[in-house]
Amino acid sequence: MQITKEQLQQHNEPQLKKHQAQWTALRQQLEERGVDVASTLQQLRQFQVAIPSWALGTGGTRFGRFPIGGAPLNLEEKMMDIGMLHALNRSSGAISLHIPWDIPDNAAHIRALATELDLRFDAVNSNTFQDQPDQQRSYRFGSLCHTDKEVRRQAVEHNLEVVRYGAELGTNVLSVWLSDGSNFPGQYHMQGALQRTLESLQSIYAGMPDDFLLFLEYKPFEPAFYATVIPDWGTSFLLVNKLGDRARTLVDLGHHLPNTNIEQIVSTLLAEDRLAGFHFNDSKFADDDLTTGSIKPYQLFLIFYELVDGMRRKQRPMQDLGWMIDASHNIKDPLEDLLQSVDAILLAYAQALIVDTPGLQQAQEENDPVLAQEALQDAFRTDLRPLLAEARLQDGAALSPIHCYRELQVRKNLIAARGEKTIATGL
Ligand code: PSV
Ligand code: MN
Ligand code: MN
Repeated sequence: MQITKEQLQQHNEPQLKKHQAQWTALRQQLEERGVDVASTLQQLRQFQVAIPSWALGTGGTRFGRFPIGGAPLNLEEKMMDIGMLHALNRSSGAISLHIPWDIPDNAAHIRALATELDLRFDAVNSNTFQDQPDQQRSYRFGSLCHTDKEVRRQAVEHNLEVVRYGAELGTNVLSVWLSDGSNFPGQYHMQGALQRTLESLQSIYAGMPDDFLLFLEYKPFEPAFYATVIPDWGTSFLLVNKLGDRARTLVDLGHHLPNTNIEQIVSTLLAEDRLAGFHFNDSKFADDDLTTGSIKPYQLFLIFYELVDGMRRKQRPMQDLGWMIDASHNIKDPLEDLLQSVDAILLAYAQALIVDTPGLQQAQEENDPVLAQEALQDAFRTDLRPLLAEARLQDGAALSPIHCYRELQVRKNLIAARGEKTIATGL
């Protein structure tokens, strides 16, 4: 199912008057505060968030799964779904693949479809956290950290295969997340496991083309419950520093213990030029993979403020970093959930863009925490939804993507086309 320009216009038409009134009022307010409205709109329109190919179906938990039907059953269908999201918001023009869940066998055909849908390929992700049916050796006791060098060799080779697929699709980023870890004290030698992981990563790094980047995630626990080989940003940072300039630390928002100050981690990684980018989601307890911005929107804004400020200082464009959603949808329609996540990400970015930075810096210099808080919260508490709607309107997208999706009865049509009992590969 493709969404046409006419359908978008039909959705926008009845809302235009209300939108214009809200936008005019907000625009005036922003201009009075000295915000460069044209440049803010431009930056928002440029910003694109990649959608993972594994988050388009109804996910589950280890207790159960309640699919709602109409899930995409192959890579082409997944791309069509992302193309549809992109038509609705013009902000999700990239797709990230997890291999072997999605194997782009016919790269030329897949690339042509991507061009047709105005999508580009973001990072490719390897998978050594599951055993595949045709696999020779098991990852039960780890992959890159394994005591058996043949298991490590197999895992390195898999990563390099993923790099080859990525290169054929035109991306130059490999994302690595390892489930390697231990469930019990004493199960493995911690220094040995870390050293073997480093050596395996060095083999992957050495085998990548010269322009390829390696993004390395960290995660404190799950599925390993006692120790994870790369539990935190410090360990990832240590490893990427040893690997070389093209290795960076990837921050998945859900991969922190409760109350971790993620914005501070982001700030340090950025200062050290080791921030790869993000896997966006939200969480209450652990790696909950909930809709971005649904639990801690203020934290998301604070992270974006560090990003906006840090990238400005370095005079680097935001596009230099990787922006991707990594979520799972047990209850909601996955496509609606993704639209909500993209919207929350853009809202946090917009809020960060309108912060009175000179005012904040002055408060910081003068050790005035009250005015510093005012500067941040003034931006956070401004309702910028009409700004995002205006950016979408200028891009030919829907004023309200979720409502447009509902009006067009997308899920009903997908179920009619693909069936009730569909389960997509992925989380
Ligand atoms: C692991 O929790 C993770 O966040 C990693 O990014 C994986 O690649 C992804 O989920 C999918 O399993
Ligand atoms: Mn992730
Ligand atoms: Mn995760």
